[in-house]
Amino acid sequence: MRLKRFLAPTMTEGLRIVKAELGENAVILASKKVRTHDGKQALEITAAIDPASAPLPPVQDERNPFTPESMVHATPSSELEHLLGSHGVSMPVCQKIARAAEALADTGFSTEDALEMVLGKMVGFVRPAQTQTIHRPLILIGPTGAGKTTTLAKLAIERRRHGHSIGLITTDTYKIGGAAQLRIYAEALKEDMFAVKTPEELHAALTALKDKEYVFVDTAGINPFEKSRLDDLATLLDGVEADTALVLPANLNTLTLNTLPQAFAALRPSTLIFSKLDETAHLGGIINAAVGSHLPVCYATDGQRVPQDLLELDAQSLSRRLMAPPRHPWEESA
Ligand SMILES: Nc1nc2c(ncn2[C@@H]2O[C@H](COP(=O)(O)OP(=O)(O)O)[C@@H](O)[C@H]2O)c(=O)[nH]1
Ligand SMILES: [Mg+2]
Repeated sequence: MRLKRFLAPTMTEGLRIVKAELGENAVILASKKVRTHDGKQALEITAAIDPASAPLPPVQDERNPFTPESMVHATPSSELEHLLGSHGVSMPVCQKIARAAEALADTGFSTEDALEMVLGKMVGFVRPAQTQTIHRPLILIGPTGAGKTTTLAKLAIERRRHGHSIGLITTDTYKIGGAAQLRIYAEALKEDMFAVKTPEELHAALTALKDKEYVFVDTAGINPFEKSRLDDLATLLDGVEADTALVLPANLNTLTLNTLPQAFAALRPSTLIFSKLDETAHLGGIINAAVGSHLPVCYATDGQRVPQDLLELDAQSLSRRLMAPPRHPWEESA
């Protein structure tokens, strides 16, 4: 890892200098406003280049970079690498994060701040307002029991609390009680709920709800090993102008979790939501899945309570959580 600081009058000029000096693969780790010795305002930009590491390939083009072998950690070369490894972060990602964070820590940042900066570069965190555009429906997809319906209810109630109008649709007519679960929330919110089976019914429901600011579409859980179920959902959603969030349980084993963004790629998820953060002490799976898929992350859920157990995930909160070694209450002495 080569780390260098640059002074530039503007960010545009700074980026030009960084690229000229460190090449196209340089990453900006931090920038802050400073005064130069002659009293002028300037930007101090900290940039880094790791000659050994090529950028991670996009998930659509490459096989998943996380193999069982990548989970076997050689002797960790630092405390941070050891900590990340204990969370189940795969070895290549672990080394990449640890090296970048340590280089920053060497320049005076705390390890937690350095980790936050590096995570901020490697994972695309988005603010909630950017995850859902007004009048553009949000479809929640994911494996069975991931927490789609519960998360959808949390998001809808959150929007309603902020004074927005909402609309609710479910395509989950597969599981017994699937539609009934959302109907309970719809009744509590005094909203109609549309249960739809065909593309025509879905379009009709979306048209009926076109004046609502935030429309949420729940779907049946999909086992991606059953290709026909994936194809059926793709057909149902075909042509629908919407954003799609893939809900992934954070407590799945990390190798399985890593395969899911690719398994669901045909449904074109635009963002990841991690559920059940409260049911695991290991955060490696979510780091691996977010880094490997290149999909932005916004929300996580950490409990069954609706609507309370919803949190915004960002580099700071994730870094804070990662800095604590995984703990299991049942292993702690009384
Ligand atoms: N502990 C925990 N349980 C959750 C969370 N989100 C959902 N659940 C529970 O997981 C189960 C499945 O949730 P559901 O929303 O029906 O999943 P779906 O099949 O994807 O729609 C229910 O018992 C939920 O209460 C979470 O963040 N933490
Ligand atoms: Mg459901």
